[in-house]
Amino acid sequence: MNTYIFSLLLRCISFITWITLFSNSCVDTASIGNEDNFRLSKLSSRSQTPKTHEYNFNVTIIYGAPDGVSRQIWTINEQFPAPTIEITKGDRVIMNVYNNLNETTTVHVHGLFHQGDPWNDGSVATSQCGIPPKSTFTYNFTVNQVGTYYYHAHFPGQYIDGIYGAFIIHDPEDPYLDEYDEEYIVVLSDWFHTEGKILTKMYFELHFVEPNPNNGLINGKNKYDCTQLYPDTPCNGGECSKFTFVPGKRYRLRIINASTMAPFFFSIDNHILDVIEVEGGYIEKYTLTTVPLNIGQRYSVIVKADQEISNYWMRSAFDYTAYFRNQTTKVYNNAIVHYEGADEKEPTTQFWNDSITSEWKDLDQLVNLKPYYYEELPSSDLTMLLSTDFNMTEGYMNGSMYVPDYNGSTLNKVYQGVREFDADQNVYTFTQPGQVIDILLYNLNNKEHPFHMHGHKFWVLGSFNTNFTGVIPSNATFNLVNPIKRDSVTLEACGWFVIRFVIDNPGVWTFHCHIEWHAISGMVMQMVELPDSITKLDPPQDWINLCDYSMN
Ligand SMILES: [Cu+2]
Repeated sequence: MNTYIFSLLLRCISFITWITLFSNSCVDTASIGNEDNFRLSKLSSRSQTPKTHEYNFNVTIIYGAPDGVSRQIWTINEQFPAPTIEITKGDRVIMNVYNNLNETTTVHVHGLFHQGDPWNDGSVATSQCGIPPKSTFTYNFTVNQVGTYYYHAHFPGQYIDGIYGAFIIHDPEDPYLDEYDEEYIVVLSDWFHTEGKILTKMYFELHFVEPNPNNGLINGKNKYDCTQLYPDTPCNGGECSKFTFVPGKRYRLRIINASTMAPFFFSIDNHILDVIEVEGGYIEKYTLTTVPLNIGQRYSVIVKADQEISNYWMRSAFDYTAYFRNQTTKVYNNAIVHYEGADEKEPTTQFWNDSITSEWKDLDQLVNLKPYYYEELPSSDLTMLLSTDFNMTEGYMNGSMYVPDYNGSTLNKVYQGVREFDADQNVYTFTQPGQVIDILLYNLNNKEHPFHMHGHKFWVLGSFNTNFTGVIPSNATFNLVNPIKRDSVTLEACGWFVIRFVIDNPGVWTFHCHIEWHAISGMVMQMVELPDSITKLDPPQDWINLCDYSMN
């Protein structure tokens, strides 16, 4: 695009942002980044009786200023980020979701399998019809997984504006339970001053590139330099989240990247991090200073409050090769680690030397991350060769753009006996229980894509930043001995990866890029897994009834 048109479009965006902000004369009442929402109760005992946790969620729009810049935020219970769900393995969750929006919505817990209850996955058009405006739907399920997860709206575009929160499952058998004293959640996200609907409209109608975030947040808060905005724009400069450390204590931080666009480099000045969990799976302690997290990825780290009593920056740095290249003021995405007993001054600490790397990559899951428990890797029965591509506002899986069918869902259709789907549904059907599938996904596009699979974790066998030419190169090395398992992995620019998983979970599961604008553009496929077993499971009538609204 020539520079003149580019700068014209930038001006246009700034102007629309200004109009959006200036026209906002409402009062900010959203509860933002309340510290209590991110402080967890560490398990006090290894023996737990299963409990039921019932949550009443009101999905509603309200004014708030996460970084000091006032705007409408899409929230659950007027809280941003959304209320933390904190349970223990074996517990039941009842989520009564009242939809106070003027459009349908759904709630998806990122990383849960929903074995035996696939209608609880919360993916619109895939596992359910949307929850109609001004009505309630109840998700009700037992959780037999452990670890760090999050939940978010799974209706296109809605979580850009704030519908996301942590979902934490304590584990009575946690092998590291005695190695930390306290737990905090750290939710990283990118943030826009323009609402998602406007950004998405501009993205499609002007054939513009994906929007650059205006800021990044840690637990829903950050500062912003108000002088970057048009004069008189409502902006109070914001404040940073604060994590209070008691000297000598050990903290487990459960870090979640809930972004829509941006990967982050996470670090705390002067503090070493021991990674112990990758997306619900324990690993042997891996010590480092900086953890890269792409969208949808989660890690737990143990950090010791073993430094001088003072204040330190916690950092969630953007990849500056991709973001804010043209901006004179860099955006710093920081929180404060405050040692009890220290003054309240801002930290003056410095980045670790290696904190900014020149190129974004997943934490080295192939060599350095080793599962805590050994698991035999089954051999593969079938390798699926899939490509993905992206062009302006068109996303492809194997050459086909996914188009959601909001009048039904693929899971509803399976119950109605449908087994053949239109080409634009990007459906792949698996009918053999226990079959071991390798997906070799190769990227025809020169951007990285963080891929997430619903209903499963997969072993990551190999990830490469070279072109895939149709045959596996003879010098490609794979990790076939106790590789790690996860549910979110980066497909490198013009690169490829191989992941392995077992067909053992009846349901309809998406496999998609987690950059929101890429998913909306069609970079999504649906896996119909064991359809004959699906129909033996009894879905609740309320779930079936949701489609009555969509059909009208
Ligand atoms: Cu993508």
